[in-house]
Amino acid sequence: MSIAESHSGIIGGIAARFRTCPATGLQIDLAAERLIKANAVAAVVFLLVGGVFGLLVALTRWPAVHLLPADMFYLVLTAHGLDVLLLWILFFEMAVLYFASAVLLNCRLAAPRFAWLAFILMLVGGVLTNIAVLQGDSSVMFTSYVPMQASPNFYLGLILFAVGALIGCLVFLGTLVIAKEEKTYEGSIPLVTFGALTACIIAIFTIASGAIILIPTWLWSLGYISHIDTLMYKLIWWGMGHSSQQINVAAHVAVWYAIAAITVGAKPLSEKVSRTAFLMYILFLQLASAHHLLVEPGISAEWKVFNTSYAMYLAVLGSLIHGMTVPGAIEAAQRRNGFVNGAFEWLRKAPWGNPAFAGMFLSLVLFGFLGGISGVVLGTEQINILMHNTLYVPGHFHATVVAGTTLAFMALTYLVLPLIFQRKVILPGLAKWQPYLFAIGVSGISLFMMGAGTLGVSRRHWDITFSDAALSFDYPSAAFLMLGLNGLSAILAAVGGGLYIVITVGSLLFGEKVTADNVVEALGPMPTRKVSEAVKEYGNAGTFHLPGTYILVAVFFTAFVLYYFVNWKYVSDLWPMG
Ligand code: HEM
Ligand SMILES: [Cu+2]
Repeated sequence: MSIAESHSGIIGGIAARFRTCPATGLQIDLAAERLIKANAVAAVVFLLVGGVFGLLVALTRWPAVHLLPADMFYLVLTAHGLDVLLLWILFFEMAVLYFASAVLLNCRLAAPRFAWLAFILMLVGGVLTNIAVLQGDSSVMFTSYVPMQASPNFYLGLILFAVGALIGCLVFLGTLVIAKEEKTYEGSIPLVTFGALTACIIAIFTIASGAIILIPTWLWSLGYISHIDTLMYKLIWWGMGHSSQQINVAAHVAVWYAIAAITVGAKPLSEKVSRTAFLMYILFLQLASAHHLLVEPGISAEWKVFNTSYAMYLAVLGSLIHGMTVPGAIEAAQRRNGFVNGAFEWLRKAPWGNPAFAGMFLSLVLFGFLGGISGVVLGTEQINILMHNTLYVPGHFHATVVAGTTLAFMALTYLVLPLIFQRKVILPGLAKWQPYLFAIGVSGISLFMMGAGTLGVSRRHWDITFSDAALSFDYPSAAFLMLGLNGLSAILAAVGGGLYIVITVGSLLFGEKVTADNVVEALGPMPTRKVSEAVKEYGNAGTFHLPGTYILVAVFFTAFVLYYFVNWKYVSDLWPMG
């Protein structure tokens, strides 16, 4: 073989590792692309399984339907939480990490073999825990509080899954190092990658907390350890349980920025402020875990008040900043795109027919109004007592993890299909409606569960008529109405979720191939008719002329303050003075 031949062989080898994205010009590492595909597909499968379980739970809590028997209810509730909150979201986040590192930084993925190992561990772990739950001895629900005991494989599956996720995080960090060394990007990493880095750092803390508590609990269920302290279990478990929600928030905020950048060309109002807001998540969220322990008798009031009334608000402030800067960035970009009339032309003429944009904006609004406000109310030491352990709690977190995170991830899928899978989205007419259907359904389950919770209905309860109780107790009849409306909303959410699955899987199998000629069109309607560079470059929007956003923010704060004080009023009714 001549030198020239071997040289061209090497070049051929390098060329074969990458393809050039016709829409963005980015060099896409094929190994990263395969991993993104595998993780995204696994995510969608678990969303399907977990979503069906969610519908069954909601139909059981609808007193007129009361679908499942008691034992099945708790089994299915455990499986639901596990499949959607853990498996759907984390597999998707792995895809986001690989996308935000290798793809956005124009770089090869570090150690793809380890990334595959991570994938396999997560898959084996997820399946093992599911089997343990379905076998029936592990209906301990998502929080798995001791002294309830699941079978050993329940914990082992979670541990394997977590080890896999940890390896995935290390591959992400390794890729950042390679990109820096090989200078595959200029200046600072893009904001979306910074957001993903935030998620990754929090994930490492989360997984460490999980290991500290789940490994001994596994040994306990095997019989090697005689006792696990219940309060210590809760404290450390929530180091994992709460932090993992902050991973989701960091990831879906990064997704908001990414979609806003790709579809309308949005740049953050200030890169520095947005980055600082991400940093606040890292600094303060662990303290905020305390809001899960507000009624624990073993912990002092000072500790609770400090962590939830002071430290928590610093993490909340991070979200408030993003909640204002994302619509602000969209407004600035849309004004640049020519929509300058009045306060709201930019919003009216936004690409509402593009499911990626619509899903992102709905996720932003619902996460802020429903999830954010109810979260601060629940997280306040004094008023938490009103709704502690009621259906208000699942009402709140379906607004955050479903209307917020899940909807944002669904929205991103509509860009991932053409850009990474290189397939056109099938059934575009239905795809256009999918985010709206799902958003309405999920808003319903959030609001009606919160409504039932405000009336006192407890969470995770199979029979609110207490038909076999020695002493009878009646909830207000409006509670039954709430649970019926919740059931109907659940059906709507399931239809919206099912449509997402059909469109995603259908596009993978039957979608028209995307080429350089049709890739921009395949991304759906966009005001600029080209993919902007905004997502891969550092830089500010360069304006604060945002009248529409200021009005939206004022509406938000008014709603926030009113609702907050209504709940203080309820507390004062609970404990009349004088
Ligand atoms: C079709 C969509 C969905 C419906 C109808 C639904 C419905 C429900 C209902 C009725 C409950 C039980 C509340 C209770 O009795 O305490 C529940 C619990 C839960 N849901 Fe969903 N849900 C859906 C999607 C999701 C998604 C996408 C996630 C996560 C991303 C999620 C996470 C959870 C969690 C973590 C629990 C608590 C499990 C536990 O208490 O152990 N749900 N859901
Ligand atoms: Cu929390």
